[in-house]
Amino acid sequence: MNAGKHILYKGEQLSEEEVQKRSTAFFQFMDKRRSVRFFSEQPVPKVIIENLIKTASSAPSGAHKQPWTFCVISNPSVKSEIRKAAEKEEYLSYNGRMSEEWLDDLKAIGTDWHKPFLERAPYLIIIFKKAYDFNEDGGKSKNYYVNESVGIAAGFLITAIHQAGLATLTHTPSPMNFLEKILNRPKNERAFLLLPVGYPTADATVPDLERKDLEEISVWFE
Ligand code: IYR
Repeated sequence: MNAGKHILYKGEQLSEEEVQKRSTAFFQFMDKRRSVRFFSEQPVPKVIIENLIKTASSAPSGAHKQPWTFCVISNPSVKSEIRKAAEKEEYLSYNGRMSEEWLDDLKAIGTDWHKPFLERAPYLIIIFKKAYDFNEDGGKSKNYYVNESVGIAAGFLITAIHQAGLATLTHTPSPMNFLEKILNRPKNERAFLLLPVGYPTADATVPDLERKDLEEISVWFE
C-alpha cells in the first residue's frame, strides 16, 4: 500500500463494564436533546462557539477534505437581514409551495413562517458545503461525499451544542441561496443548514413527541 505517514492511535482501553456504563449514560443524555425555538438573549462567549465549530470540524470527511465553511453571525443587522429574507421564502413556502400533506405533517411541530429566533438567538451558525475547493494556483480540486461529510459535521455540531448546555434547531429555509448572497460566499459554496445557537428561555416549550422504539429502527442479523 502506498500510504502516507501513519501515527499510533491513542484510543482508550476501557473495561466492558465501563463501556456499557458510558454508552447508557450518553444515550440518556442525548435523548434529552430537543430542537428548541425559544432563545434567551443571554450572551454566549465567543470562545464557546469556537470550541463548538472545532468539534464539528473534527468529523470524518471524504478523503479528509473537510468540505465545509461555518459562517458565524452575531451582528444584529446581518441577523435581521437573514430573518427578513428567510421569512420571505418561508411565507411563500407555507402559503403555496408546501403540499397539504407536508403542512399536515408539520401541525404537531407547530411551525409557521415567522422566524423570530433568527434575531433572538445570540449566534447563527450557517454551514456551507463546498462542492469543490480551489488549490494554490486557483485550479479546482475535488471533494468527495460532500453531503455525507457535511451532514456528519452538522451532527457533531448539534451534539456539541447540546453537550455544552446550549440549544439549537436545524432551520432549512427553502430555497436557501439568499444566504450565499447575504454572506458573500464564493461560488463553490452552497448553504447546507442554519443553526441558531444560544441558551433556551426558562419557559421554552417543545412539541410532545415520542421517538421510535429500537425494534422499529433496527434489523439485526445475528
Ligand atoms: N423549513 C420550514 C418548514 C419545516 C420543514 C420541516 I420537514 C420541519 O421539520 C420543520 C419546518 C421551517 O423551518 O419552518
